[in-house]
Amino acid sequence: AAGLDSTRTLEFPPGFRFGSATAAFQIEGAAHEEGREDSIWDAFCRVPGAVFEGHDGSVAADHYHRMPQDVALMAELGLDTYRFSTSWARIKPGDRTLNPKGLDFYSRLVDELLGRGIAPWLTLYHWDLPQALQERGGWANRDTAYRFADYALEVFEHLKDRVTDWTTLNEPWCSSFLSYAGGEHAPGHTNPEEAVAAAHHLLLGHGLASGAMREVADKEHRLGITLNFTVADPANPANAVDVDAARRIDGAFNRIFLDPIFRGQYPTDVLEDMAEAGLERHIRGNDLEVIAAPIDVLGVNYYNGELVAGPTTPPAPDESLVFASDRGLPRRSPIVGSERVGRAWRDLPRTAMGWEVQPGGLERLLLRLEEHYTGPAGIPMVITENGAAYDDVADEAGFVDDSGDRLSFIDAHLRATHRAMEQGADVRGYLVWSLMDNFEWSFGYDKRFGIVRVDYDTQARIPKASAKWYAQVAASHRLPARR
Ligand code: PNW
Repeated sequence: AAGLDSTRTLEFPPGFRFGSATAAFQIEGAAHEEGREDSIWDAFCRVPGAVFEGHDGSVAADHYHRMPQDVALMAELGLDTYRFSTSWARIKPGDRTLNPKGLDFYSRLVDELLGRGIAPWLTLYHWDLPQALQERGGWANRDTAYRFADYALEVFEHLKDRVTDWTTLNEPWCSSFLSYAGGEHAPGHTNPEEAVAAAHHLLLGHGLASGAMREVADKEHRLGITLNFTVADPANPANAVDVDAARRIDGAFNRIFLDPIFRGQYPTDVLEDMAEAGLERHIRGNDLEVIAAPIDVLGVNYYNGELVAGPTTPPAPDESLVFASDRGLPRRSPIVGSERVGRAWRDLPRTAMGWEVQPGGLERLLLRLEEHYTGPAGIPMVITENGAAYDDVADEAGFVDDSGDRLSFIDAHLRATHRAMEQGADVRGYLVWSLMDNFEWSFGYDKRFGIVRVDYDTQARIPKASAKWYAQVAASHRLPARR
């Protein structure tokens, strides 16, 4: 597309934020230090076959012990925003009492960031539920929503004097469907009924938490949620079954979260698609009003598009299965509606995850959100995650020249963002996933998303070519023309 023409130099507005993102479990390590107890991911990592080669988060990128150096590195790269998550299992291990040492780590992180002129962007939940709560049903249990709101308010009260930007949940689709039906993420269940319960309770937790935080917030605080979006195109737009498949995917990934948050209701077609799994059964009293609590910003995570088709007849046994779960892992099981959806293939470049590279999908997504959700609500968007895993090759010094893949990926998606902004999408920032290589969930340390390489033997951090380039983009607020 002409707009993605990389020979143009593009300017971003002065206030546009360029930053990076990480998550607690993926980088911290120190899994059982200073009062932290098991999260569902610690437990899941012990399940044989759950995670690539049995990798776990006990050391990860050792960020817990290297935090000041990591913040210094961000400052060297000139990044103005750092999105991180607080670990519930560190702050309220077992969800009983507050662990002051756990909270203190994040307080020091925030001070370190502010001291270097980097704005902290705090995500309260990036998937590390205390295992003690999982033992009481986890997100399938309505009570977890209330426990989350309590935890969120406690963290908010401790850090709100220094942190302006707050995200309740990261990607509730992953914490519900991928975790309770797909079996691919902790707790690794394969039960669609639990998954729809989890989806509703996550939304409720978001609503309760943001409502409670709002009551004690000041004008400058910005509260929001981050959703991951799947831009699904029908394989044949003239074929009704393919169009229906795309509608189902859009409902099950995107609208099931967007509509309650922005409109206070579940879409009718989603309620129908998920009737058998019992979505409606979990809605009580004024839940939807609570969920629709006003937010100040929508966090947008975008990685890839999908080409989808109606069911092939008869579906191959492992093709009628979890949509989004055929990503190289053996475990597959049904998610809601997936039996009506197949995946089609289009010839696009792929990342090491097998995810297609489709920057145009981001442009379309941002424009659609602007038109139907954030625009009418009068709120901006920030891209809270975008990035790519590639099979990095490091030289003797640990340097990775990723200018041919990761750098191009980020460049193309920034161009897509810019193009959406030119057409009216109110996007205020871009946070690359990820600052550094880290624990990529079920894929362990096998997949590297960092713009900074982590040598897991020495824990050395070595900026890749993409990091050096991104630093210049951040400093100049300009995307240089590429040959
Ligand atoms: C997101 N899917 O995860 C997360 O927010 C990050 O923690 C993660 O490292 C990053 O994207 C890269 O994967 C996802 O299967 C994991 O659709 C899986 C899916 C989507 C997002």
